[in-house]
Amino acid sequence: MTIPKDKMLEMLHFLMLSRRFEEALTDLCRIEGKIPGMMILCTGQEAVGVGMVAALRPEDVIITNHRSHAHLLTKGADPKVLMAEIYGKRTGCNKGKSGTLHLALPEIGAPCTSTVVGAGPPIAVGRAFAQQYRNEPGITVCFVGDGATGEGSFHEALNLASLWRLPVIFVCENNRYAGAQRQEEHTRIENIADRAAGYRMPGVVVDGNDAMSVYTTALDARARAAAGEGPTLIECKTYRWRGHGESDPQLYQPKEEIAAWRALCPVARMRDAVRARGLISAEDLKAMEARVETLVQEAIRFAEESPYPEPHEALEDVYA
Ligand SMILES: Cc1ncc(C[n+]2csc(CCOP(=O)(O)OP(=O)(O)O)c2C)c(N)n1
Repeated sequence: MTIPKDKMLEMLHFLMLSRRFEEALTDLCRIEGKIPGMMILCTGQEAVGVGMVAALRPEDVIITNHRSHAHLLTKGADPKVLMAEIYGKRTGCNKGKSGTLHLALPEIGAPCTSTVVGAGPPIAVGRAFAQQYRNEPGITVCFVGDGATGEGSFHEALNLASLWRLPVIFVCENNRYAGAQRQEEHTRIENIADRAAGYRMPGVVVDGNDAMSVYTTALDARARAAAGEGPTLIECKTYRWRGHGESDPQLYQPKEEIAAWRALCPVARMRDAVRARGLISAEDLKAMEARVETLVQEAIRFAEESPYPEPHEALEDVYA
């Protein structure tokens, strides 16, 4: 399938934006007192989120986890409100209450992210059930890590989704590690996609560093879900360049392994593909890079200049 020029350029934009947004965070989270809480990044695996979400429509919903920046930016999150939230500022999408790990942007179809490993799949099943029951046009996409696929909740969710032919896509972002555990330390199977067979749904393995492959695979799975044919499990093979979080010294990740995967950079790959197809001039590429840089710098400035919430706001919008 030939991906239209606009879609190729859109994906390149979001790959570059996700990368620069997180490069900025990599530096900012090292400045004492700047950003509260843990910093978890998807650097190196951006093509999964970008390729998947680029295949979705505005009415589609994503349920994602602790590594969500590329997913949310591509779904349409304003980098300013995202950055302000990560800073814990009142102007953030959750008024400074969520920080980076529990971001929620229902207005763009991202009702919640959860850092509780395996929490997303049952929520996605509930959301997809609502879409089916109410005859809504959208579908749901659920992002999980490889480690999450060992949780019971993942298996229960796949079983029900298949049984009820729900409009949902489960995306396993297999970055080879779950915390400090390598894949072979938490499962004996090589392809997480094989788990789909146990629930009689298609299980597809895709090169998760190639946004174009992710995108075309996502389009097929979306069409299947929207046609009432049920869920798909897509395993995207990728790698996280950074540690589990930014305070992780990565002692368990061999240096040569990191170097080998850095050479497969998903952003450079898309840039090369776009150039090789003659879809962008050197000048326009520079302009795109400049636009991305402006967005990131504006987001930082907005976050820096925004106020923190007042103490009494801590109990607002809290339901118990
Ligand atoms: C139920 C639960 N168990 C453990 C944790 C601690 N924890 C947070 S992320 C993580 C690793 C998850 O690995 P994976 O699902 O592969 O996602 P990745 O971090 O690689 O993207 C763990 C163990 C948690 N947040 N929730």
